[in-house]
Parts: sequence; structure tokens; C-alpha cells
Amino acid sequence: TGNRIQCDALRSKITDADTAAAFITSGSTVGLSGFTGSGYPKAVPLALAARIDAEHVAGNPFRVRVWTGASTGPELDGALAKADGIEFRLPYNSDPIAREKINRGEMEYFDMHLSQVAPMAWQGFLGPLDTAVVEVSGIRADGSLIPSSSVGNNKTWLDRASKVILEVNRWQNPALEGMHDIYYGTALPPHRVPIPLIRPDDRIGEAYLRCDPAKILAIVETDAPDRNLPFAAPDAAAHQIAGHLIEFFRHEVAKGRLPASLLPLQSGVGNIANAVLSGLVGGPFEDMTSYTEVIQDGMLDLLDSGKLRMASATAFSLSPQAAARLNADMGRYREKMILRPQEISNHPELIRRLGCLAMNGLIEADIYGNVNSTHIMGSRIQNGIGGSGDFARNAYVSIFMTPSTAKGGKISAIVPQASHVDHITQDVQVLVTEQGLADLRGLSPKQRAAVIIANCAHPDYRPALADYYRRALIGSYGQQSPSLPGEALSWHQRFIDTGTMRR
Ligand code: 0RQ
Repeated sequence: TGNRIQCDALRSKITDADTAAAFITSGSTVGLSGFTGSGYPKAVPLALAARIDAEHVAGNPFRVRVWTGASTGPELDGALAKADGIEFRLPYNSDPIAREKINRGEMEYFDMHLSQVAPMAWQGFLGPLDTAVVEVSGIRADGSLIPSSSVGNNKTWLDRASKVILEVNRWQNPALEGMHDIYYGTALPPHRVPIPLIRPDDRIGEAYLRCDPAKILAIVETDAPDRNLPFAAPDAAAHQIAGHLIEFFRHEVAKGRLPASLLPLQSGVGNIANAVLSGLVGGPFEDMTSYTEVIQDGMLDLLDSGKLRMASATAFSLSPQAAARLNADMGRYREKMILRPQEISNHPELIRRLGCLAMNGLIEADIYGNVNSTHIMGSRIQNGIGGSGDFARNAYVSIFMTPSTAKGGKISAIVPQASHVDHITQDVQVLVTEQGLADLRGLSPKQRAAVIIANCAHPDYRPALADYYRRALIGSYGQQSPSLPGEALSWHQRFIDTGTMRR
């Protein structure tokens, strides 16, 4: 049915995915919608992948440069990576096939800060954008677009691209209309002005995306669900981490350093972050808000509990069950949620002003509190920095959390020296594992090392860390952040050589 497409002038552009994908040329840059498994185009990338396969079989090179909001679904990153069709990709990726290609050196990848993608596209550093492929949930009579389940960089892609392909997805709930807040006031220096958002629930823009109709070459109708992965049920470690964190918040409220309703919550991706949100359902805090990047299952639980008043984000990142729950009751949820462009959801100015409580996962932290969020053994990318840097540096309290070991205990998440650093020690104020919490605020590097080893390290690795630190205190070149360079990464080398960091 054409009733999702109310604009008569655009109806003539309705076509099939193959015809639409034919507008995309080899070597071109494609800006696609999609953020953590929601709102990504579901038909055109598959058709493009099939076309790339056919060209490769015929012996013709065909690859494109891919820009997105953040991670997408298997029909986009998975299909294009499998076809070996991605020359270069940015920003965050969590697709396993794309990850494998990147780690084999067959695909260039730049995991930049999510708030900086749109401004950098405007600055021109990323090169021209040829085609935007954007999922929307409808087109209004005046040609404006009703956004889908993520906003991401769509505004920028639609503004910057010379050609536009739209997917109108009937699966998306029509009650999404009105939930979005698209701010058109960003500019490049020296024309920047303050962004007029004072509270997480402020609306500063419009509910629709604009697009020059002359650029729209094709409209493809789809009816396919967003595909997010289910979250693992929180295990004992996740519950313990949530417990330590809630105790910390309670303490800060008692000390008068946080209000009783806390400050706007930011919660990262992953199972631990999700478990902490679920943990807050049973906590003592009421009337909370969130100013974050994604609304995940735990955030929905918090809204349902009545303890979270509203949530601002750029996308949904929901398990299939939670997506069904949301869709069954979208009209009600819409009153409590706002989806914004990612340059606004992750804007340093706004995160600093609001005083977000940032809670993000990590791969490893070192005894001085430097955090690696991205690279396993210093070289294998897991996902990417995502929005963790946007929030960590600018938050009121920047919290990182992780189980103290990975891979069944063969890896310590607390190491003598991080094998890659995404978040320097100044941006890491609280570190939490199932073992305990280290409040690092105001501590020098040596003081940090003492609490991190004592509070966060797993007992199996604590003696070896303490031993390393003791010897570093004696043998180090300098005594500000004592280290033994020849030994600092030996735990990682041992894992690479023997499959475990244990001696
Ligand atoms: O690997 O899936 O092969 O088992 O990393 O780890 O424990 O499931 O943790 O889901 O919370 O993810 C940092 C990756 C944590 C995530 C990271 C392995 C582990 C497992 C996942 P398997 P867990 P989580 C705003 C915030 C960056 C982006 C960000 C992330 C896999 O939080 O991507 O924060 N963060 N964005 O086994 C070897 C270690 C390891 C390790 C974990 N030390 N060594 N492997 N793993 N620690 C939101 C957005 O930006 C969208």
C-alpha cells in the first residue's frame, strides 16, 4: 500500500531494490542509515551486495566506501563485507564478518568518535558523499520524512549526498511519528552558536527530516524487522557490578555530591551495561532521566518501573522481545522518549552541561586506570570506540565496568599496561568489576594503582599485579607512573604464545 508515502510527487520514484542499487557506482561513498541494529536499510544493501558478487564473478572490481551511524544489521554490514564490497568503513562496527575482514587486513576501518562523524563530513575531510541510503517510516505530503527507529547521521547524509535512495519500512511503528527531534542549528566554526538544550527532555528541533526531492532517485518499500541480538541474561558478575555501582551512587547522594534523582544516565552497549540498568529498577533512585546514545532493554525496564522519567537517545538497541514490547505500546512510550541526531545525543557541550553519569564497558584497564575499549591484545578490533569517548571525557562522573577476567579466566581485564588506550586515565574516574569499585577521582597514578589492584583485580591475578607494581616501584625509570617497559606487555605476549595470561 502506498499510504506510508503521502507525497504524490514522490510516488513515481517507487521502485525495486535492484533498480535502486544500480544507482550506486563502484568506488563511490555511500552514507547509510542504521545505529546498533535499528533503522538500517534492509533491501538496497542486499541488492548492492548481489550486484557486487556478480561483478566480482565477471572479474570486475567493485567496492564502495561505507559510512553509517554506528553498527547495523547482517543485511547491511554482513552482506556487503561477505561480498568483499567494502573498501573503507566508518564509524562503529559490531558485525562479525566485517570484524573478521578488518582483522585480516582486507578492509580499512576508522572507528571515530560518534559525535564527530557529522561535523567531519561537513568539514569535508571525509571526501564527498555520493549516495545516501536511508530507512524512514514514512513520507509526508510535503515531502518531509518521518524518521525510523534510529536517527544517527541521517540528517547529514540527506543534506550532503548528491543522490538519495529511501527505504520506507512498513514494519516500523507509525506511532514513531512525533518521537524524533531533529536539530537543524549546527554549523561550522566560526558560525557555531550554543545548542539550546538545557534538560534531557528539551525539544529543540523538528519531528521530521528534510530532503530536497530533486535528489531522491528511488524509493523502495520494505516490511522487515530491525535485527538486534538478544542480551544475555545478567550473570552473577553483572549483578555484582550493578550492586557496587548502586552502592556508589547511594554514597554520592548521601555525601550531597549527586541529587537524589541522580543525573542523566548514559549507558553503553553490551551485556554489563544492560544489567546495570536492570539493577537500577530495584535501586532507591526515583525520577531519573537519561541522556544517552541507545535505548536498550534495561532502559525500557527502567521506564516501565516508573523510576526513569524519560530517555533521550539516537537509536533503539533492543532484543527482539523488547522491540515487540515497545511496538505494542509505542503510543505511550513516545511520550517518554526522544530520538535525536547522534551529533546531538553525543555532543560534548551537552554532555558536559547536563552532567551525565557515563557507564561504559571495557576490554581491559591498566593499574593506572587507562582504558582499552576496542583492541584485543592491542591489535584485534572488537567493535570500536563508539560513543564511549564522547561521554567519558565530558561526563560528570565517568565510570567503566567489566568482569575482572575474560575467556574463562585466561585473561585478566586488569593488566600492568593497557595494550591499546582509548580512554586516558584522566577520563576514567570510577572503575568497577565484580570484585569491587575503585573511586579514582583525585588520586595520583600510584594511589590509583593501589586501589585498582586491591579493589578490582581478580584474586587469581592480584598477586602477580602487586608483584609487578612492587618491582616497578623499585626499578622504574621514573616514579610518577612506575613501569617496567620490557615486562609491561608480557602478559599479552604470554596469552598470544600460550593461550593464557596465567604463568
Ligand atoms: O567476546 O563475544 O567472543 O565472547 O569481548 O565482551 O564481556 O560480552 O562485554 O558486551 O559489555 O562488551 C568493550 C566490547 C564490552 C563493549 C565492549 C571479549 C569477550 C567477548 C565482549 P566473545 P563482553 P560487553 C556507547 C558506548 C566500546 C563502545 C562503547 C564496546 C567480547 O562495551 O564495544 O563503549 N565498547 N560504546 O570475551 C580479550 C579481554 C576481553 C575480551 C572482553 N580483556 N581480552 N577479549 N573480551 N574483554 C554505545 C555505542 O557506542 C553504540
